[in-house]
Amino acid sequence: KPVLLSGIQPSGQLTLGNYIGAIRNWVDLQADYDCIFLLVDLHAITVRQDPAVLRQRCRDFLSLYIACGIDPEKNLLCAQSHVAGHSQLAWILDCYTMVGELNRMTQFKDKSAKHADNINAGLYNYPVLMAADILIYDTQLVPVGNDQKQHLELARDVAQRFNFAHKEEVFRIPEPFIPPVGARIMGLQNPEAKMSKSDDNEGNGIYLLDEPKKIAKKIKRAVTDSGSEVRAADDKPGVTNLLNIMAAVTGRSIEDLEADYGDSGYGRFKGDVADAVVAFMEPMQARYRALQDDPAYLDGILARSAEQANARADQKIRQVYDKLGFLPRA
Ligand code: AQP
Repeated sequence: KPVLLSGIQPSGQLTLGNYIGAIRNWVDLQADYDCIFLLVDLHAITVRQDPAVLRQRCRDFLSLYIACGIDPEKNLLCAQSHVAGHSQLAWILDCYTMVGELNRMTQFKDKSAKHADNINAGLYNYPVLMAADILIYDTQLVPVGNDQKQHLELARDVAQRFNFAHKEEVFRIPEPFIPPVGARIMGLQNPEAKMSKSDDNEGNGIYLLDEPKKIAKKIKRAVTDSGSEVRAADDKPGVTNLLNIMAAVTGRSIEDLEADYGDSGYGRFKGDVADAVVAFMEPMQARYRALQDDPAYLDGILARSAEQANARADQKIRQVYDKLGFLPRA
């Protein structure tokens, strides 16, 4: 099976946007690909994190992945920090990445503006660590949203540069994978910008661990547009977003929903969107809670995944070190 790798930074609580844009697709992909889903904790510390919060969040992510339908027996569910090879390879790749390339990364510019008090070298090197995550497993496919396209391009360039320098295909060149379904979910209060887990405005996002009552309240308070017609259109970003959300959690098409709600006014529509989201969340959250009661089970998954991932990563590190002319390790 082709290797597919994806990860989410534990830099905030997972949102419904993360589910619809990423996790839901992973659930479908696990049958056809050798999947590695990373909790990218090393990436998360490019922004200051509270250690206790980070630890709990990583546990939450793992439980939520499983609660959403990721099978821990079929996939590797790994903490990035549990596999030493990621950091080891990142250093090597640093030496094959040009400063000029990193200077062009738009995410670095955006994040430096957002975290002006902590523009650390990790933030700058973020794409190199991401390249290491990908290349260390001979990953073929990387599901990428728009924000990560430039980083994947860099990973490809660095891999090609290394291969060329050492006259061998040490690294497989990864391809971007555009999932067949993946509406971009926007903020409830500001539907012009995406719903994101590190948003300071609580009411803008639906978090996978929000209580049902809170979810309903947030949806009822969501910004809608002028007029009263329930229809997906460029001049109706708020309503379009709610339609996308409802379509994703119910499996119904936008056309079908428009036909059903077109003239019924925003009130009934929002009430039904809230019910649909809650109906999706409740069983998922029940599975999450059951997993929280079994920490040994979660630790077992992490340990098993880390063991397998380390074995694969270590093989690649040995190959790379050999190519570089480092003395062989016993
Ligand atoms: N709103 C969204 N709609 C659809 N897909 C989304 N994804 C994220 N937000 C949406 C997908 O989730 C995966 C992880 O992306 P991310 O880590 O960039 O998530 P984020 O919530 O957008 O994170 P932030 O707030 O930008 O914070 P940082 O960068 O600090 O973690 C990706 O597959 C993404 O497409």
